[in-house]
Amino acid sequence: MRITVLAGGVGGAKFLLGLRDHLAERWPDGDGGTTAEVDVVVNTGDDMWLAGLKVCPDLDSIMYALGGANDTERGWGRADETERVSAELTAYGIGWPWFTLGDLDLATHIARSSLLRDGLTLTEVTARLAERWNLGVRLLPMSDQPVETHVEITVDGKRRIVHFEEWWVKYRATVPAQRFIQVGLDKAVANPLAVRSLERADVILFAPSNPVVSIGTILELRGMRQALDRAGAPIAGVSPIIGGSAVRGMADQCLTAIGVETTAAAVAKHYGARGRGGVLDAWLIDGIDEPSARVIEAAGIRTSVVPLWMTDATTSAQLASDALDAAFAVP
Ligand code: GDP
Ligand code: FO1
Ligand code: CA
Repeated sequence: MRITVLAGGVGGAKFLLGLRDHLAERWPDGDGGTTAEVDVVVNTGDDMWLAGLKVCPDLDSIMYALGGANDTERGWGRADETERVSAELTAYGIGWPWFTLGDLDLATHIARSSLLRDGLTLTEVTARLAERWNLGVRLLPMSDQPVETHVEITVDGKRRIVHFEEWWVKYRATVPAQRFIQVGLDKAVANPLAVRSLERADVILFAPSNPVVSIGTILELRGMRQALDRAGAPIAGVSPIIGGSAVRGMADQCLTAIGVETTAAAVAKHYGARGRGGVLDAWLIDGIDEPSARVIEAAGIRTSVVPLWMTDATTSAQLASDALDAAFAVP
C-alpha cells in the first residue's frame, strides 16, 4: 500500500501521527510498524533564511512530532527547549526578536544549512536529518527550489510586504492580509520525487492543513496539479474547518484574504472536484457540518461525515482510517 499525503505543519503532523498508528494496525509489519509506504509532500512556503540559517517550520513540525520530540503545548519547536542562543542573537540585533529559535531547534537549522552548503538538495538534506528520528514516513519538501510566502498588509497607513511568519507570528494575523505572494514560484518546480510518489500512489490524502498557505502553496507549484490529474489513485481531503472555524490557528484569516468563506463546504469547492478542474474525489467533514454535505456532493465531491477532532491518538488514528475508507469508496 502506497500512500502520499500533502501536508503543512501542525495539522499535518497530528494527522500523520494518527495515520502511522492506524497503518501499524491495518497493515502491520510484525515489528510494530507497517508495510504501507507513506510519503509526505510538505509545504516549504513558510521557510526563510534567518541568522544565516535555513529554517523550515513545517518540515520541522512534522519531523519533531513524528520523532516524538515536539513541544505539544506550544505547538511548534522542540520539547524541553532552552533559548540561550536566541537571547544572544537578539543582543546582537540578529534575526527576528519576535521569532525564537530554540537551542535544540537551532541544531537542526545549523545541520540543514551546513548540508545545503555542501551542495545537497533540500530533499537530500531532509532525508539526512530524518534518518536520526526513525519517522516511519518519507518527508519530501514540495520543491527543491525556494518558494517563500509573503503577505501584503497595511500598517499605520503604509503598504508593506512582509514574510508570512512576520504576519503570522508578529502580527498574529490581526492585520488583514490583502494578498499572498509566492516569491520564487516562477522559478520553482514540484519536487520530482513528490511527482513520482503521486503518480505511483494507491491513495492520496490531503491532511487537514491550511488550505491557503500550506496545501494551497503546494498546489501552486509547476507540475503539482498535473501530477494529481495524472494520478490513478483516489484523492481524499480532510476539512481543517469544523463548524465554521479553524480548529486551531488563524486559517480563517487566510481564507478571508483569498475570498473563500470559512466553512468546510467553501474549502471543498475551492479545491474543486477532480474532472471539473479541481483536485478532490472525496472530502471529509465533521458531523456539525452535515447540512452542507449536499452542497459539496452537488459540486461533484463525495462527502463523508465523520468526527474530525484529533484530540488524542485514538481519534487521530480513527480519522486517518476514515480518510482511507472515504478514498477507497470512490468508484
Ligand atoms: P501549520 O503549518 O502549523 O499552520 O499547520 P497545517 O497547515 O498543517 O494545519 C493547520 C490547520 O490544522 C489549522 O488551520 C486547523 O484548521 C487544522 N487542525 C488543527 N487541529 C485539527 C483537528 O483536530 N482536526 C481538524 N480537522 N483540523 C485541525
Ligand atoms: N511560532 C510562534 O508563534 N513564535 C515563534 O517564536 C516561533 C518560532 C519558530 C521557530 C522555528 C519553527 O520551525 C517554528 C516557529 N514557530 C513560532 C511556529 C511557526 O512559525 C508557525 O506556527 C508556522 O510556520 C505556521 O505554519
Ligand atoms: Ca505552515
